[in-house]
Amino acid sequence: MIYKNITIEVKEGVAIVKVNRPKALNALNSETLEELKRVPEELENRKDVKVVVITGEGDKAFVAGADILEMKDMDPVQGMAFSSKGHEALSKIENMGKVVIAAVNGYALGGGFELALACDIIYASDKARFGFPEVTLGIHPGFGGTQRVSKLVGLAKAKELIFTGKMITAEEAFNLGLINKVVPHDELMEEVFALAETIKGCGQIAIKLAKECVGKSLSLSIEEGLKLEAANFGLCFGTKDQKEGMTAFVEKRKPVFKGE
Ligand code: DAK
Repeated sequence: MIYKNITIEVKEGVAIVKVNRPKALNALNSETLEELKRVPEELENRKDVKVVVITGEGDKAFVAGADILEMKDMDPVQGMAFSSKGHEALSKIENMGKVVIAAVNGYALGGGFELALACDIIYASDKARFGFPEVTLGIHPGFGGTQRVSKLVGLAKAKELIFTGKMITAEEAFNLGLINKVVPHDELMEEVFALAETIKGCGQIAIKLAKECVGKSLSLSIEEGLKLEAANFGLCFGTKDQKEGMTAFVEKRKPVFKGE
């Protein structure tokens, strides 16, 4: 597929997706959101892609938010359409059947923070900054931030972040439990590839099924969640990967999973 504001490079089973509008600090305009929506559709069924990494082009920003220049003159109907486009793109990323890692290489603000939160795991450079500056612009987070953050950090911290618009460091985001790891800026991609390598060596169908269970755990009752877990656990036993994983354990060798 041809993209204007996104690049995709596939290397040894890892797709590196870069938001590529460095002059606007990779801000998300409608066109980019439309392209971001197509990325999971393209990568979902590619056998040669096991893990997806999302990052930003350049040295300064992951994504500095939704595009303010584009939003400036929107009316309510256009605002809602824009927000829906964002929800659709981020939901597709969140619900991909592959692990998606956000490699946050700089500013992750507003819609950029929300994009990172739609990923499964967030690794950040020690130079990264996170925040929801929307209220300083007279709007509020619109790509799921008001819903996802409180589930991660509780209402008090979510309200403080959203009502003040203040930026926090990667270290602070880590301490709040919003991100998985902070690494020296120059080692970010190396650390992300090491993480991807570990994930790549595991059973990909099991990961996909587990991702569904964990993803739905916040919205299902415990009874519903356990039913889903039991069903997906059962499905693992219909895969060649389960046979291979357990046979390899018994034979004291490394398993070779084929994602079948
Ligand atoms: N949109 C468009 N352009 C942006 C941008 C953005 N979000 N962020 C930066 N840029 C552009 C700047 O305008 C500048 O362009 P030129 O002037 O060079 O043409 C270029 O990127 C470099 O930025 P700066 O010169 O400002 O760089 P600094 O290092 O001085 O500052 C900064 C970096 C990240 C602190 C600063 O650029 C900044 O504060 N940027 C804005 C960050 C922000 O407020 N992000 C949140 C955007 S609002 C909703 C749907 C969606 C959303 C909400 C509601 N519904 C419809 C309900 C989501 C909203 C957002 O994400």
